[in-house]
Amino acid sequence: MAHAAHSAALIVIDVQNDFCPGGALAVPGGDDVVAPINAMMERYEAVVLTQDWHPAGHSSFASSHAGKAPMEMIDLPYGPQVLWPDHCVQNTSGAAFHKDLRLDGDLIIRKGFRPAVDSYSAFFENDKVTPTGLEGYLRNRGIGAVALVGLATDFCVAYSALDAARLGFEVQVHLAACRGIDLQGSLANALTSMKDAGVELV
Ligand code: VGL
Ligand code: ZN
Repeated sequence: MAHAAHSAALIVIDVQNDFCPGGALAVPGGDDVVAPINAMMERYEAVVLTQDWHPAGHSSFASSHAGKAPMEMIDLPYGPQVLWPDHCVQNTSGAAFHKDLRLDGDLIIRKGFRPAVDSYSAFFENDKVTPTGLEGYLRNRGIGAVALVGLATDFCVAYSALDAARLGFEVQVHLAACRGIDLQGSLANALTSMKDAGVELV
């Protein structure tokens, strides 16, 4: 049986309108993950949802940088950053969870709310040092294993999985309940990095 040794949490990454078809940063098939994720929620001791939650004018938005277009790269003080279309702006319908996603989980953790720093991972912002608090929450509840699902496989799901593995959690990514963006090979790279880090791809 999976995760027999540890109490396990399901971490549902960014199943928000802007990452679903019709949204500002739509992931192909993004809404396909909703039904399998809802069904998985029963099987875990804890369910955590993350919510990408940017202020208007966020530094990860191409529109915040003169002459830059979405999907171009930029160097920010903490390192290289992909520039995105404006998405998941706080209190907009794009930032809301998909209407069919079950919201009876235990914790909603918001990320990406600091104007100058993006946050793909549910554990650390993109500067790799600023914690979101999720590690402490999970350890405090005695959780040693996490299963990750949601959007996007090659960004927020992969960064979360790699951080969780580095922090010593037992990590699974359930690919049937994830969808990717796939920018210039990012999906294949993410799958390789996760495997190399000891993440179990289910
Ligand atoms: C995400 C790009 C920008 C994600 C969030 O949820 O994977 N990707 N913000
Ligand atoms: Zn974002």
